[in-house]
Amino acid sequence: MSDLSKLESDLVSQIAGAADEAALESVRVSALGKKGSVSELLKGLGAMSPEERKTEGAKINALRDRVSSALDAKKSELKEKAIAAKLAADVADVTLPVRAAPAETGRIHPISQVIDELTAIFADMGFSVAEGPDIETDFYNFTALNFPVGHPAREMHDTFFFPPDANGERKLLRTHTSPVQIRSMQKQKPPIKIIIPGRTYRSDSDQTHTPMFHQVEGLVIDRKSHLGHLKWILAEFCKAFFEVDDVKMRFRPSFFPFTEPSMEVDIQCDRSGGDIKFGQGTDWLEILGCGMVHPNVLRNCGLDPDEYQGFAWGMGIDRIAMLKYGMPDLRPFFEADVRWIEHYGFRPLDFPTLAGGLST
Ligand code: 2NL
Repeated sequence: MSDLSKLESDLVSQIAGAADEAALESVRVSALGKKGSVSELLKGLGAMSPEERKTEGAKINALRDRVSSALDAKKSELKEKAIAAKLAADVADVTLPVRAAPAETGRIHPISQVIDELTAIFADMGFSVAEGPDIETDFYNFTALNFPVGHPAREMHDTFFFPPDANGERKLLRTHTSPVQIRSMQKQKPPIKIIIPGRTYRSDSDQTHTPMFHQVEGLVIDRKSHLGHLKWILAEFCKAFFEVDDVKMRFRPSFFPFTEPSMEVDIQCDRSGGDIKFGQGTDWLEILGCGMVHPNVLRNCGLDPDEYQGFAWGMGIDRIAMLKYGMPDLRPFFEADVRWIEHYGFRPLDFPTLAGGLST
């Protein structure tokens, strides 16, 4: 076998045996690279006679062309093999179930659910939602609301105070959402019809009290607003919220510095079974406090009590959530235990509406 034939058959078998593109590339360099075996042969042509160069040159060039096409053919073969191997390894199992998105696995906290529910109910009666800061001044939390300076009611609220600032002013965490109503009355001329759901703070902790809790207050101010309107609003609210056709209410006299007269409201319920049922039975359950806004409070907000009057009420959101959804302990509301929220939480896409159902 001539040297050229031997070289060619060696190269062809090396090309055929290359396991991957890297191996093939080193065969190419060893043959056609600058110092490759075929390139060296071509360099040798210069030393030959013109006759010899003609015949040998043709043979070597033909050899180079055949090796080059063999390399190209093997290269595409290896590429196709690599793609086929990748496709075989990367199979998608289309029978696997789709993993639920956060919108399905997440849960709405019962407090958020109840706030959405009562907002839907009061919005339907023409109320808008007002909000304000959690950190308040003594004026907005107490003085404007007719708490006399040094009055024991200020202590009864178990207020969280901040250290006094440079001016000696002691800020506090609001003990009720009423400061928001004061700000609304200062800003806006009557008629006013607002509800204020929000966080409130008192230093108190047991099965039904947490240092941070939620309140919703309502305020109506106009020229002739009276207790008859208040009774209707509260009855409509209770029926819609507890999802019953009728509910009896009982108004008992009470005292708040910011209302006169002041009342506490009980609703009819039945505790004879293990749980509470509303709209039936002979038991009573206190659910809110209310009254006509005290003339001093109107005056403190720049409203003339001879021109305007109104009523207000306040209730605990956590408490009505516990009652409606049968949750016995308030503390887990704020413990961020995923097992609790999975049990008591609500599905994110079932937003409560009056037409579509509040809690179904
Ligand atoms: C309760 C009682 C109540 C109010 C809150 C209020 C606000 C203003 C003026 C007059 Cl700015 N009143 N709010 C009135 C009566 C009762 O809450 O037991 N809450 C849990």
